[in-house]
Amino acid sequence: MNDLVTARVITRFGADVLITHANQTIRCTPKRKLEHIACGDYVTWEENAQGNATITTILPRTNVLTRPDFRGKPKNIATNIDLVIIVVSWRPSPSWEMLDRYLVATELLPAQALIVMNKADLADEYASADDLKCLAEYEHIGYSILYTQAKEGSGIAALRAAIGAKTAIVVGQSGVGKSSLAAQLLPEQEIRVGEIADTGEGRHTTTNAMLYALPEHGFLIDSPGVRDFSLSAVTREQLQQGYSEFRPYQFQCRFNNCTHAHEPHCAIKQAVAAQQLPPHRYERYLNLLASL
Ligand SMILES: Nc1nc2c(ncn2[C@@H]2O[C@H](COP(=O)(O)OP(=O)(O)OP(=O)(O)O)[C@@H](O)[C@H]2O)c(=O)[nH]1
Ligand SMILES: [Mg+2]
Ligand SMILES: [Zn+2]
Repeated sequence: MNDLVTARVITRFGADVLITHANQTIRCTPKRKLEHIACGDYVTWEENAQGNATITTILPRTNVLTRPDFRGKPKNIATNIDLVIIVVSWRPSPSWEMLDRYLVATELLPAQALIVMNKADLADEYASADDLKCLAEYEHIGYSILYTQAKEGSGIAALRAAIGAKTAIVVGQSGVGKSSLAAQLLPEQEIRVGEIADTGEGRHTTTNAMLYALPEHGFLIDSPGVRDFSLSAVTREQLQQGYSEFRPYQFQCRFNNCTHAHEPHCAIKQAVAAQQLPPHRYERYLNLLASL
């Protein structure tokens, strides 16, 4: 029997799990009570006499990114994430509501957020003036936006630099180019990329979250594209925490339980009226608030 050693979960593989340890990929069977093991977990494992390996424990997680399954129960996507790279493109066209929900989820993890506008080559053809305004709002409130063309490989050096030694996950709609970006960052790996339909919709090419060790340092998790991303059971307070641009106005509303919707003397509404806070983001906040 070997000593206990730590490794990191690459992906689930049926009932088994692939882990990476000292540049090797090892297939393991988790102990039955560890069924909720997820991509990104740090684990201890041991090799058995028969040549197979068992995962014995999951080390404490710094965070877990989840999404509700079809019953609304939170399902783990990946764990121990430092940076959430939310990928959007001009085709499929961006859903700003979805981007907002991803940003809220990222703020609540907590983790750093990076917006990547991929397929920059399609902007002239597909980006509307309104879309460009919506995109600019994110920069105004302090989010970083990186412009890439995964097909050409442009913007990749900046993306690699932004990841550094972190554990990053690419998330977003199907077909925006998450796996294409992963393939550029990991030229040695065979990563499957899919076509988009004539309607612009992606085809759900990636089916499982998969962790890759980046050549120099850091980890990248490629995740399956979604049609929609909804938040797993958040409270109103959590939703407000998820809006980073609201923070400077905290405690300035008349009512300390202000929803920033209809109350008088609301610092957020005043800031929107004074053009200190971006209007499209605020309108979508009201929609998201109403949907809780
Ligand atoms: N025009 C253009 N097409 C791109 C660019 N990057 C990726 N694509 C194309 O977009 C399509 C979808 O790319 P994928 O990388 O499979 O997208 P994905 O986000 O991983 O999709 P899912 O795995 O379904 O979530 C492919 O046909 C890519 O070639 C780009 O910069 N410009
Ligand atoms: Mg993919
Ligand atoms: Zn308020």
